[in-house]
Amino acid sequence: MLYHLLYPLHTQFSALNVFRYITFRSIGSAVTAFLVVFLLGPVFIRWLKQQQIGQVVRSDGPETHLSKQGVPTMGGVLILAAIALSTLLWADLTSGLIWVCLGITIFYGMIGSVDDWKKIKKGNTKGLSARGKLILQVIGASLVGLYLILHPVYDGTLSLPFIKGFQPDLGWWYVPFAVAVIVGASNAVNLTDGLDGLAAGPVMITASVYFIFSYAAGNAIISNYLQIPHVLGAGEVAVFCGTLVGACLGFLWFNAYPAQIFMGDVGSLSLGGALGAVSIIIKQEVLLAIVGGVFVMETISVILQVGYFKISGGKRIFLMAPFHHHFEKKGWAEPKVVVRFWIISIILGLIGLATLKLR
Ligand code: 57M
Repeated sequence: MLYHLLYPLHTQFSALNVFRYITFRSIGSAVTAFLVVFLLGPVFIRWLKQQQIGQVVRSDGPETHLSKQGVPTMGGVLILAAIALSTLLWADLTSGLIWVCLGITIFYGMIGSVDDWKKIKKGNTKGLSARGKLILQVIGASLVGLYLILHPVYDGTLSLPFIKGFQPDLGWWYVPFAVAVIVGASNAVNLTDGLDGLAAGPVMITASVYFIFSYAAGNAIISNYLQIPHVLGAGEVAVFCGTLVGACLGFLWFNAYPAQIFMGDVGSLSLGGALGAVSIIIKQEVLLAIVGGVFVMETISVILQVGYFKISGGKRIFLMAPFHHHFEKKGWAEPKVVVRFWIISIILGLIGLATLKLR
């Protein structure tokens, strides 16, 4: 909105010319999202406590988690409010890509809200059925895939990190591929969100890397120089990535150990869906498997654990899945597990950035 209101006045006030720059508006969107969460956090936490919207902790988890019973949850509502407000304020609202990002994020947030609400009202960790959740996620992601494949700027080609010149064209198969990326990313962040700050940190790091890639992909000269797909309008997605970074940074202020609030499925599903959608929109899909490697690692640990558990009649590969619980069971303190996963996430983010040059 600010872009539409203030930039046209740059002819009278030259300083307002700054609103044309994506970097300026991305920094503005990050700071705004941070301030919304940082300033409203205490009030929101108090309100959640008054409403008794507290976490129901599973009895079969690590013993250290039992003390987390009743911690206010659904903090993702505040994260989404910050993302939406900041996007509406700072992004160019004539960009259809911005509405796709915002739409999938809020839609997945609504799915998560229903899941969280059912758990809180029932007093258990059941929530929405896995099948119901998946169907809704596939519907949302399919709409994104269809929008893009029908969008004149897009085709079904896939760009691969480290490999230049080879862009396999999936054609219409790009739609189910896009669904797999968005739904996969959403559920991967959801699984990862099991320790204080463990999801928000890597989401912030991943969004920071995708801020850089979005800016580059939207710039014809830079994308050509770096030999990455040029995506018309992708620059605006950088502003959206700024809101993800700022909102997660603000949330970490309260979600850092010992957490005063959890984001809930409303937060984890929406943030994961947002990252998945951004990676599809700027045509850096496979890169997400590298930069979001912590989420991939957590998901693979669950697949291996559940699979082996079933075929071996109850044996385990890890002490407990997802992977973060394995280290807790080994006696690592929760903050140590979280910070070490952040370190891994930062290293993977740097490797992701390195693919810009290593081609
Ligand atoms: C999402 N939710 C956390 C919080 C957060 C198949 C199986 C691996 C599924 C998996 C599962 O249930 N995943 C659901 C993880 C939960 O966090 C809530 O959920 C939201 C995110 N979706 O925002 O509202 C608990 O995580 C802890 N937490 C924190 N700090 C945070 O900032 O400490 C969350 C955020 C919270 C709190 O304790 O209650 C979760 O873990 O449920 N299941 C599991 O992850 C379970 N693993 C398991 O069953 N492993 C078995 C299987 C694979 C064979 C095994 O390895 O033997 C573990 N999770 C829990 N208890 N809580 C272990 C059992």
